[in-house]
Amino acid sequence: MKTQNNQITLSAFWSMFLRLILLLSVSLIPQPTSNFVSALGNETDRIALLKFKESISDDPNGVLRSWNDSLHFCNWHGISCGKRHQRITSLDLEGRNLRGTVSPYVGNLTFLRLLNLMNNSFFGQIPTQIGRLFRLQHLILSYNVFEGNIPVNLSHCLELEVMVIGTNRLTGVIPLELGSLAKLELLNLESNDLEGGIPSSFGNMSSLERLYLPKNNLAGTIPDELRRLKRLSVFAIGPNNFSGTIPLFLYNMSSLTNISITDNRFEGTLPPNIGLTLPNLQEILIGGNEFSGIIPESISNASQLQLIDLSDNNFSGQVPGSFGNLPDVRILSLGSNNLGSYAANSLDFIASLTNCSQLEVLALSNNRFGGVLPNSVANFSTQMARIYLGGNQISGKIPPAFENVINLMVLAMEGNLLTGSIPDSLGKLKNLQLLSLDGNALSGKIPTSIGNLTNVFSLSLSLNKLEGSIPRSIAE
Ligand SMILES: *[C@@H]1O[C@H](CO)[C@@H](O)[C@H](O)[C@H]1NC(C)=O
Ligand SMILES: *[C@@H]1O[C@H](CO)[C@@H](O)[C@H](O)[C@H]1NC(C)=O
Ligand SMILES: *[C@@H]1O[C@H](CO)[C@@H](O)[C@H](O)[C@H]1NC(C)=O
Ligand SMILES: *[C@@H]1O[C@H](CO)[C@@H](O)[C@H](O)[C@H]1NC(C)=O
Ligand SMILES: *[C@@H]1O[C@H](CO)[C@@H](O)[C@H](O)[C@H]1NC(C)=O
Ligand SMILES: *[C@@H]1O[C@H](CO)[C@@H](O)[C@H](O)[C@H]1NC(C)=O
Ligand SMILES: *[C@@H]1O[C@H](CO)[C@@H](O)[C@H](O)[C@H]1NC(C)=O
Ligand SMILES: *[C@@H]1O[C@H](CO)[C@@H](O)[C@H](O)[C@H]1NC(C)=O
Ligand SMILES: *[C@@H]1O[C@H](CO)[C@@H](O)[C@H](O)[C@H]1NC(C)=O
Ligand SMILES: *[C@@H]1O[C@H](CO)[C@@H](O)[C@H](O)[C@H]1NC(C)=O
Ligand SMILES: *[C@@H]1O[C@H](CO)[C@@H](O)[C@H](O)[C@H]1NC(C)=O
Ligand SMILES: *[C@H]1O[C@@H](CO)[C@H](O)[C@@H](O)[C@@H]1NC(C)=O
Repeated sequence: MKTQNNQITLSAFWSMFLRLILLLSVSLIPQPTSNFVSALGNETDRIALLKFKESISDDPNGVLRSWNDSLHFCNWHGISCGKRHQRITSLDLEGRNLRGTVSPYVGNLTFLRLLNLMNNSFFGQIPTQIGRLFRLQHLILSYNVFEGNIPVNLSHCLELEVMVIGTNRLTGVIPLELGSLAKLELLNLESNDLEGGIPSSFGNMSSLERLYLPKNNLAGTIPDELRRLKRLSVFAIGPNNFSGTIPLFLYNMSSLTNISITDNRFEGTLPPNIGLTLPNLQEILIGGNEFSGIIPESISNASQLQLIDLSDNNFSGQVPGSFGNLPDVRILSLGSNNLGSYAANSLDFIASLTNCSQLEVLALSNNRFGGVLPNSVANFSTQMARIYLGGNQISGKIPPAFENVINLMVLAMEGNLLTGSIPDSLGKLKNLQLLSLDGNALSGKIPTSIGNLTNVFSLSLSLNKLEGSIPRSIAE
């Protein structure tokens, strides 16, 4: 038995040995391409990367030094491959200080799902060949100096979910063909030199959730076709040169969380039920347009609002007291409108704002507010940092209770009808950096406590009936 066992073991050993020899000899024979691929990877991918490297003229951090044949390209810096095929699925060189053009060979990386070259100094055109990357899901080229048009062929990348090519120098119109990107969720073209309008074909981007087009030269009206974007949550198109009225469907799109159309030439009124039809709003930035009419009370039914900018428009009437129902509001900017009608009760809404425990900025300057400031300013949020009330007809005394708004950095009340003396207590606002009270009817001595405001860099008290001088401690 024993001998037999040994013989079996021995023959098993010999067969293993022979197989090993065979394997070794096979691996010494010149390899056909398919085996070469497993050693160096797909030759097309490797060549494309080497061409990509060739068109980069400056790599101060040497991030592409690893792109050499001592390593499989799947291990090169910024490259990821699929496990099964060893084909490149991701080329990510964000923020690597690279300067150069993008080689058209990039279009041969047909397994690519992510291309991220954000925040480098790539210049020249975005290669049309990217349109061949039919598996591409994320295209991120923002913060470079790409110029020329947006390649129409990008519309062939039907798997695209994210296209971020903002902050470049792209010109021309937005290709209407992009409308065929049915899976696109995020499109960011901001801060370029694009002209023309929003293509009506964008109504076909049925997955679109976030659209950013600010800081271009775009014009025209908002196309009605956008009503089909049922998932849109961020609509950011200002500053630009858009005009016309906001189509009613947009006020009816309950998916919207952030609207930013600042600095365009939109006109019209806000619908009375805006806060009911847009219940999920967090941000409504419509300043710098030509809106008119009243501010609808219902705006405060959008209870998640944090940022409200209605400034530089032509809104009129009373400011609704309902703003106080917004627990999260941080910025309320209503400056440069026609609000208030100089009525004595025009500042009544201020009392309600003391419920807004997150309020940091209250901007009401250059309107038609009249009457006196209520003492309830004492109950403003301790977050409150900036209060702008200049250019109205606010009368009466400066409430000494401002001293309780302990984190105040800016208190601007110039150009009103304030009387009485400057309260001593203002000297307790240690963080105050700007205090402007010029152009009122203030009288009496400038309190010495003002000398304690050592962080103040702007103090304007002129054009009043004040006596004394600005304390030396802050005069220079
Ligand atoms: C390498 O990739 C190219 C492009 O996808 C393909 O045509 C070619 O067949 C691949 N080569 C091998 C050996 O897999
Ligand atoms: C090739 O890449 C390896 C790995 O990063 C690196 O150590 C080596 O210095 C590179 N060779 C050259 C010639 O740059
Ligand atoms: C770009 O990268 C630099 C470092 O290279 C970094 O300081 C800067 O914040 C980045 N900018 C953006 C917009 O990501
Ligand atoms: C761009 O797309 C067109 C078809 O619309 C095609 O004929 C052309 O070859 C594509 N260009 C590149 C560089 O892939
Ligand atoms: C939107 O897509 C449909 C097909 O789904 C197409 O017939 C239509 O032309 C497209 N609309 C625009 C404006 O491109
Ligand atoms: C905006 O468009 C109007 C015409 O509709 C034009 O007169 C004006 O120059 C444009 N403004 C800018 C900044 O492009
Ligand atoms: C607003 O939505 C309601 C219900 O979803 C619909 O009945 C109404 O027609 C819409 N109005 C506009 C102007 O889109
Ligand atoms: C929407 O607005 C809110 C409030 O300002 C902000 O915190 C949030 O980041 C914005 N969302 C997007 C996607 O920009
Ligand atoms: C809207 O808010 C007001 C208070 O400002 C409240 O009385 C009213 O019930 C709210 N409406 C809805 C539908 O929530
Ligand atoms: C602003 O609104 C007032 C009415 O409140 C109107 O008389 C005036 O013409 C409007 N101005 C502009 C520039 O629209
Ligand atoms: C200035 O502040 C000091 C301590 O911070 C305090 O003792 C003094 O009374 C203050 N002066 C005035 C005039 O308020
Ligand atoms: C793919 O890229 C083009 C340039 O866009 C080249 O002309 C081709 O030769 C290249 N093809 C391969 C297989 O590398």
